[in-house]
Amino acid sequence: MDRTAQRALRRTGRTVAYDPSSTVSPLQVRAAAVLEAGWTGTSTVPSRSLYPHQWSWDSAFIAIGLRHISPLRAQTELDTLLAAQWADGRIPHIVFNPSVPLDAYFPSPDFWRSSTAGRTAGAPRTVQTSGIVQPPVHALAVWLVHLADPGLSRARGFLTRMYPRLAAWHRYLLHRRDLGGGGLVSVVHPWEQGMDNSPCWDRPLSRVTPAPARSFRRADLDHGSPEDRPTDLDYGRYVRLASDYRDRGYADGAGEFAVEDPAFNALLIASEYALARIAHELGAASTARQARAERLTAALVERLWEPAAGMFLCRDVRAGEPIPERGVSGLIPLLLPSLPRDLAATLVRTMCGPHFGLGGTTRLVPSYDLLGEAFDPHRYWRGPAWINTNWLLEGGLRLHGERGRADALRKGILHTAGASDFAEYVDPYTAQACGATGFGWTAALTLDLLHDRPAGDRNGVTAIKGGDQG
Ligand code: 9WN
Repeated sequence: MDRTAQRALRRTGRTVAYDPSSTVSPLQVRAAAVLEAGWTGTSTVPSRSLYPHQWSWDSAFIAIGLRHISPLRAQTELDTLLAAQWADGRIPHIVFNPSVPLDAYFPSPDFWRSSTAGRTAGAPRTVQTSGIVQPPVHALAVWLVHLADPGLSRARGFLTRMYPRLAAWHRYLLHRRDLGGGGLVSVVHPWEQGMDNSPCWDRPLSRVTPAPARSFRRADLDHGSPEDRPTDLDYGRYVRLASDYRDRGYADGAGEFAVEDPAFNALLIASEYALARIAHELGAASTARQARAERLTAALVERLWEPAAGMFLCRDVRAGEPIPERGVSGLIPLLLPSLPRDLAATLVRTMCGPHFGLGGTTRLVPSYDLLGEAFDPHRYWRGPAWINTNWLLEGGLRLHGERGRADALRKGILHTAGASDFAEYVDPYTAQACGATGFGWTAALTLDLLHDRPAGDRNGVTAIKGGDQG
């Protein structure tokens, strides 16, 4: 066992200190060391080289793992992120660290200009952020962090502080982002959905005129392999969408790109259940939230379920049609407790069939259809496997009674995380490491999977279902 890692775990360990006779495994020690290395004092970077600031959904996943070694630090992670919330309720996808040089990441604060361009939308004055959002995993993370040490959470007023912010965040999404008018939330940029370069975006993106290549300088190519990263043409389109949004003062409704995505909406529903649990814990009314989560599940099924594909598909709101591409996002609603049984069974069949290969040709669920024309086992979100999506699916399998498959997937995730040095993503066939190593959520979700919890409650999905709502 690596001594630096042992020291790192000792330093971080509020509840788990290294003890040679304890059940703490070498993998836990290594994972804790990754989170220690990424800790800035107030939050955790996804990767020191590629992503040197705080990212929204990364921080939620990181807090979920961090709670097992330091509930206090997990609370601080979420406190820092939510302190950068805009007055209109949005939680920005990046909170910039002012001590990191501007050219370390693009688009940098001088591109987003949050405190000026975002003034009408209520961007904070003292911290620089981006103006787009990422998937709403936050209420789920807050609830799980609370459960890790309810005494500490109550003593510090953690839920009391978080609840109004989370409620405002969900309000923003449900009121300002229902661009299709059917009750679901739309993303207005591929970066918002988190699976940036998925082939699901190709069709709606093809309508966007790219910003000229000379008008910006990519920083990602200094760290990642260019052949695995998005093309310059796609990057030009990302930049155009973001600068148009900025130039409209980050006002919602008029952009060229609007997509209803199954994973984004499923995570909102899971978080709405979590918010109901938080409200109940605080003695506030929670039945309306539980009912809303169920209504949203029905809307998700009605608008995005595609029987012929055996899964959910994205919907291009501007074109008014489904996007005929199978992305892993369309399997993620498996984490929903109220998903009709037959749909859950179909999703499991699809996940284990020729398009995703789980338990057959692939070790982990790939980000995109193995048989799809755009499939590439190494290119960003166009085929490789990510640990966060596999962690969500592992929980979904367990929730729907697929214990054998969930155990096998858990084993696959843990083996891959350790063998790849906590890679950002891997080849789904060979598990070869790609992107950054020592990646934040890979380490955090490894810690979460290593932590013992009752069967059926792997990622806290049953912890949000509950039957005792007030
Ligand atoms: C843009 C930080 C983020 C993740 C995303 C992932 C990647 C950024 C990029 O890195 O996106 O937000 O520069 O490619 O796709 O899911 O949150 O880890």
